[in-house]
Amino acid sequence: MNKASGIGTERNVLTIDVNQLDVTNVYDGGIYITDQDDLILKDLNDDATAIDTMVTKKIVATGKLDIVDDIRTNQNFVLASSDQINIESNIINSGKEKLTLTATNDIIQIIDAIVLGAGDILIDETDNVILKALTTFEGSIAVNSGGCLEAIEVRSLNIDNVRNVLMTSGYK
Ligand SMILES: [Ca+2]
Ligand SMILES: [Ca+2]
Repeated sequence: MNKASGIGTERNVLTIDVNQLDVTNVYDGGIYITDQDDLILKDLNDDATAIDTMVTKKIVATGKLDIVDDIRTNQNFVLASSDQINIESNIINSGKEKLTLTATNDIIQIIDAIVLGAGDILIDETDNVILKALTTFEGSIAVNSGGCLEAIEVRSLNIDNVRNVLMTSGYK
């Protein structure tokens, strides 16, 4: 999808039913997309990113959400799945806005992928969370897991506030 004036609105979400999605060149408005089942965020136009935009966005998959190519953003960004999110490529938020990942089942980040943001990062999950590399420059990181929580490298580079990484697990 390539559209300068936005795709969907907060009130009028565009519902799609596709297997793979690539969004580029959205400068205005926002991106509000809900897919009806599984969705793969993938680079389809050879610009090395699956999502590259300058606007607020929310992408929801009713099924599983796979991120297989990089996501670049500088605004509020929500990725949500009613199933599982697999982070197989980088998510980079260059702005100071919030990056939110939320899923009903697991959120799994594979070893090579980084999640990096200047602003806050929220991972909210009712089941298991496996994180490999999560970094914020100035914001806070909150990870809420209803199940197992496994994290290898979660860093906040904000030296003024050393307590701004909060991780909770519901594992019993
Ligand atoms: Ca789909
Ligand atoms: Ca692309």
